Amino acid sequence: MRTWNRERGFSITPVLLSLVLVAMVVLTVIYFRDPAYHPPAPITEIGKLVDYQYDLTLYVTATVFILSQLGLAFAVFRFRDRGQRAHFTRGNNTMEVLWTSATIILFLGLGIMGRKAWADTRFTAPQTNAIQVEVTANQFVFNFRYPGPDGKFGRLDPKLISASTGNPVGVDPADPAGKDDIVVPTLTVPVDRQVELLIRSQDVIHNFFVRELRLQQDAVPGMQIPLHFTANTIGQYEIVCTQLCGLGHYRMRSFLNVVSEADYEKFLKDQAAAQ
Ligand SMILES: [Cu+2]
Repeated sequence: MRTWNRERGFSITPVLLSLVLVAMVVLTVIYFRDPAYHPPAPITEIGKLVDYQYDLTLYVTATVFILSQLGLAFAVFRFRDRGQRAHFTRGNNTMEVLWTSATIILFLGLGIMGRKAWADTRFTAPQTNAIQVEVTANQFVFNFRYPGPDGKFGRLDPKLISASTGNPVGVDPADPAGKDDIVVPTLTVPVDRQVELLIRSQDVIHNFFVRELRLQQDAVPGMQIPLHFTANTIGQYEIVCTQLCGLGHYRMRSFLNVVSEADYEKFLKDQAAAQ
């Protein structure tokens, strides 16, 4: 009495499905290993920690992904309909507890291991000789303000913001501390010196992101968010806004120039003369 045989599907379906699963795993591994999709080399010590943590997370999750997908392919193939009677199961509490705890331990463990790479740029105080640069984002440009020779930023007044008259951040001319402030559209910093950024926004939420620094920080209206880094490689790197901040978001970018100490001094002198 094998009347239910007529209900059987094509045996080719589970075979094909398991093959597709295996192919998907192989393609995913090939794409992830392709250097074209890897980030450029980091230019900070913290960047190396971030990369280490990223790789570790990727290896752990890749192992789980590969094993679970291959396991699924095996189950689809092995338990395909061959006319046998299917059994109902209510699950296995021991297994449920096991894989839920394993996931918790894995994710909490990775989070705890990665805390140093994240917290070092945010929760540790900057060095006393760190160079301070104020970063002001608005739709759709970045402006960078240096305090000038007096080392003090002048007072800002939102009413004085006027990009067309050369005062994009609204420096108050009545404040003597602001007289020597330098405001430029690109960020220039000396190599191997710590820089503390003070990140602000004039309108909506923007973001300051430099791949090579492995730093990404939102610029939030009403807040001044500090972030410090020490770049160890001379070069030019792209700064991009990674928050969808409006119609001109796609062109909101600037450059980070990491230069020698002598070139940095020259930059400051040239800018001071130009302002
Ligand atoms: Cu933006």
